[in-house]
Order: sequence, then structure tokens, then C-alpha cells
Amino acid sequence: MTDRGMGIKPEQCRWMLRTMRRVRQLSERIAALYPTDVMETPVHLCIGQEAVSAGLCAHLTAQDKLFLGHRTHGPALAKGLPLHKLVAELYGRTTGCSRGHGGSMHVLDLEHGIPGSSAIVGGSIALAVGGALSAKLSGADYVSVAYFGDAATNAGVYYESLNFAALRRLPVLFLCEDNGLSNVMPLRQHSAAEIGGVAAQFMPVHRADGTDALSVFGVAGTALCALRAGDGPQLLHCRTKRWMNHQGHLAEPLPDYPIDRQRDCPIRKLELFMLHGAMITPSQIRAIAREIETEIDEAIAFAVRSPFPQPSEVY
Ligand SMILES: Cc1ncc(C[n+]2csc(CCOP(=O)(O)OP(=O)(O)O)c2C)c(N)n1
Ligand SMILES: [Mg+2]
Repeated sequence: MTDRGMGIKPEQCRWMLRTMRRVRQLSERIAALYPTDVMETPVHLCIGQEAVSAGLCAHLTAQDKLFLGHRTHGPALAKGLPLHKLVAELYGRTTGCSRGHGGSMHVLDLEHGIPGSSAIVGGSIALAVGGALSAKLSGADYVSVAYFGDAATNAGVYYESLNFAALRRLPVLFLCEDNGLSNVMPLRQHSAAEIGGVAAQFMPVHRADGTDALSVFGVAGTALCALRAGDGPQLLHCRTKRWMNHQGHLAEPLPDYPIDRQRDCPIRKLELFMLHGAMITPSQIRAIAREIETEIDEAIAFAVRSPFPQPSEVY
């Protein structure tokens, strides 16, 4: 987007900032607690990548369906999954969003349009196409979003899904959150093609700076507008940066993957934009951070006092 942030409303900026801060602060808390083994699940945190889900979800309603992969926390919270239900799920408790049976990679919240998530790389893609087919057949007016990483574009299901969605002009947005890594393997080693190259034969391909919520917001708005107008599937490619290791709780610098935590920080970028536009003050920024810390404290206390599922529930 050339006119970065043009026309965006202050309340939309405030929503994205609060959303990204919630995701970041929860991720940092999980990273601190994780080594103490209180959580009953593997995790994949998204520190550095928060702009993608915030910029996208600023346009989604609770009716729209968001199908997720293994890195769920950012998009699930941005879509509306209550924080305490996510935390309780990580603690394996019955009050979790998947009743403590799913963990971080299997979150679910039908009320907020999260029909499921998949630990299989590429697993969200065909499910989202199914969601879009269902919308089309039933005449419902929601859109379906497949949220996946760069490595998922190497899966066969990606090609099949692009093809079927284009043939049937389905209301599905393919959103590639491209952190340039498949675990520790860089993009150029796991993919021979540019992301979006294959998709461009089937549908419009939109590109946004995935470290900048304003860029994602602008481009996602264009893609979703086309989708809601019945123009058929769209792909949104967001290049971003993963700051930590694959699981997200340890720093693990990789060669040829430089990170500038000032320049690349999506939260800082939005805060600077808002400060320059007099949409927020430094003390309001600090207040948001404090409020979110309290939210996280309360969510952890809620999780800790909730029961574990009974063995009888397994079957
Ligand atoms: C089909 C399949 N192959 C391999 C794995 C192991 N695995 C889990 S996450 C991951 C990397 C995925 O990278 P990407 O899709 O770019 O998402 P990111 O982790 O970068 O968000 C791999 C290879 C898996 N879960 N599923
Ligand atoms: Mg990746």
C-alpha cells in the first residue's frame, strides 16, 4: 500500500494496537512460564508476527470463518477468542476453548468463527475451502479464511485448493503468513518458487508488509472487499519475521535471518504512527499495557483454579 494508513480511523488503530499488545504480552508471559512445565501442550508463539492477524481480523466479523494451523494464538485472539479460554486450554483445563482436550494447536471457538485448527502443515487450507463451499451452497454471506505459513505452500493440498476455489469462485481468502522459515529451514531451501507465483494463475495475489499492521489492514481490506463482492478467491501474502525459535519461547538467532527489534517491531510501528497522528499519548500506551497484564494475571488465575478433564471424557 502506498498511502500507508490513509483513511484509517483512530478506533481501528486502537483496536489493532490493543490486539497486538495482547498477543505479544501473552506470548512473553508464556515464554517465561513455559520452562516451569505448567502448560500441558506444545506451543508456537508469534512474537514479531502480530501485525498479520491484527490487520486481517480488523475486517472480519464473528460470522466469518478463520481456519488455523499450528501457530494459533495471534489469529485466534485477534478473531475474538477470549484470552482466559485460550490460557485455560494451554493449561489443559475443562474451561479451555477446546475443553482442555486440544492444546495450543487445536483451538476452537464457534461463537467467534474459529471452526478449528490443524497441526498438520497445510491442514487449514482445504478446511477453509470447505467452509467457503458451505457458504456458497447455503447462501450464507460469510467469508472463509485459510491461515497458513510459507511452508504450507509446498503441500499438494495447496494447489488442489487454489484450483477448486477458483473453479467454483468460492469466497475464500488464502492468507500466507510468511515468516520465511519452516522451523529453522529458510524459504529458499524449502521452496523453489516464489510464494504466490502458482496462486497468481488462479486468482488475484495481494502483497502486504507483514511487520506493519497498517499495510496488512490496507491490503486485506482490498482483498476482502473483492471477496465479499463475489469476485472469487483471493490470496494475501504477508512477509513477516519470527523473532524467536520455532516454538517461540527461546531466542535462537539464525544465520541470514537478521532481526532489528526496533525497526521490525509491528507494535512500535503502529505506536509511532498513532503518536504522530495524535491518536494516542504515551501514558495511554502504558495504560493499555498495564490493563493487558491484569487481563493475563486474571486469565492464569482462572486457568489454575479450573479442573482438569476426567479420564472418562477421553472416550
Ligand atoms: C505435514 C506436516 N509435515 C511436517 C510437520 C512438522 N512441522 C510442524 S511446523 C513445521 C514448519 C511449518 O512452517 P510454516 O508452514 O511456514 O509455518 P510457521 O511454523 O513458520 O508458522 C513443520 C515442518 C507437520 N506438522 N505437518
Ligand atoms: Mg514459516
